[in-house]
Amino acid sequence: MTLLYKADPERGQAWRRLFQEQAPDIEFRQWPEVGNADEVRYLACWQPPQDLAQRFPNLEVLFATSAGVDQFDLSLLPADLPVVRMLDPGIVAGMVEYATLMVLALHRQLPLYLDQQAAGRWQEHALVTANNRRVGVLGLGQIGQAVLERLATFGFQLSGWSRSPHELPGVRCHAGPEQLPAFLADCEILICLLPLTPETRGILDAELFAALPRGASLINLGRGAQLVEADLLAALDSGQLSQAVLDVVEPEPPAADHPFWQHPRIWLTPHVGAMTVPETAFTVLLDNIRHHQRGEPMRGLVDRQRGY
Ligand code: NDP
Ligand code: OXD
Repeated sequence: MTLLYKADPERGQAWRRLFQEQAPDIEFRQWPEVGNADEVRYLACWQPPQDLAQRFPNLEVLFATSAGVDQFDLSLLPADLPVVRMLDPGIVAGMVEYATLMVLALHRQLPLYLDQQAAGRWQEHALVTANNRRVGVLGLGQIGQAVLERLATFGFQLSGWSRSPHELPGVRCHAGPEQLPAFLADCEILICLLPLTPETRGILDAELFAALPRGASLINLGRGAQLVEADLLAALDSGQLSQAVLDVVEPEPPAADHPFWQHPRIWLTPHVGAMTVPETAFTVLLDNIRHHQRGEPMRGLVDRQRGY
C-alpha cells in the first residue's frame, strides 16, 4: 500500500517519520520521487499533479492536505474517485487564533491607534464593550463554529450565515441568500470562512459591503477569489468599510505593484491563518485510510455537487 505526498516538502519529512513510526505497512513516498506510479493508492496533496487519472491509474483516494479543496478541478477528476478534505484540529486551532487576534484588534481600534502613534498623536476614543460589538461569520462549518465558540467567551454579539439552517447556542443563525441582508445588517466585524465554490466566488462585493453597517470591517480568511477587489477598494475609499484584513488573495502572492500592499486600510498576511500540522493531521489521515481499508465511510468526504 503506497501513499504519495505532494505538499510542503519540509513538513513532508515530519509526515514520513510519522508513517514510518505509526503505519509501517503504508509506504510513504514524497513528490517528486514517485517511483512506480501504478503502486500509488493514496495521494495526499495541496496541488494535484496534472493528468492525475492517467498518471496514477490505481489511485483509490485523493486526500487534500488542506481544509479547502477549491484548488482541485473536481470536473477533471474521475467521477468515482473519493476526494477527502483535511479535518485537522491543528488547522482549526490556527484559524481560531487568527480570527480572534484580528477581531480583538479591530474591536479595540488597533488600526486607528497605530495611525495615531505614527502621527505622534495621543488621543483616546470611547471604548465599546464586547457585549455591544456585533461580529458575524460567513460559513458555519468546522472552522466557523470553532471561531464563534471562542469569540463567545469575550461576550460579543454573534451571528452566522450558512447554506443550510443551523442552531448554535448564543449565535443568531441565518441561512440562504434570502437571509443574507438581515445577517449583514448586524455585522460590524465580518469574518469570511466560506469555501470557494461557484456560489461563493465574488460574494464579497459592493452589494454585500453596502448591506453592512457603515464603517464595518472585513476579515477574509476564506479564499481570495471570494473578494471583488475593486469593490473593496471603493468601499474603503468611501468609508463604507473602515478596514480589511486579508489572509487570502487571488492570485497569491499579489503582483508587486498591487494596491493592497501599500493600502493604509488593508492588513495583508500571506495565507497563514492556519497551516496543516503533521502531528494532528496524520492521525486524521491515518484514521481515514484505515476506514477506507475496512470499507467504512471517511470523514471529510467532499460532496462533488456542492463543491465542498
Ligand atoms: P466547512 O465545509 O466545514 O464549512 C463551510 C461552511 O460554509 C458551511 O457552514 C456551509 O454551509 C457554508 N457554505 C458553503 N457554501 C455556502 C453558500 N453558497 N452559502 C452560504 N453558506 C455556504 O469548511 P471549513 O470550515 O473547514 O473551511 C472553510 C474554508 O476556510 C475552507 O474551504 C478554506 O477556503 C478556508 N480556509 C482557509 C485557511 C487559511 O489559512 N486562510 C485555512 C483553512 C481553511 P452548510 O453548513 O449549510 O453546509
Ligand atoms: C486550507 C488552507 O484550506 O490552508 O487548509 O487554506
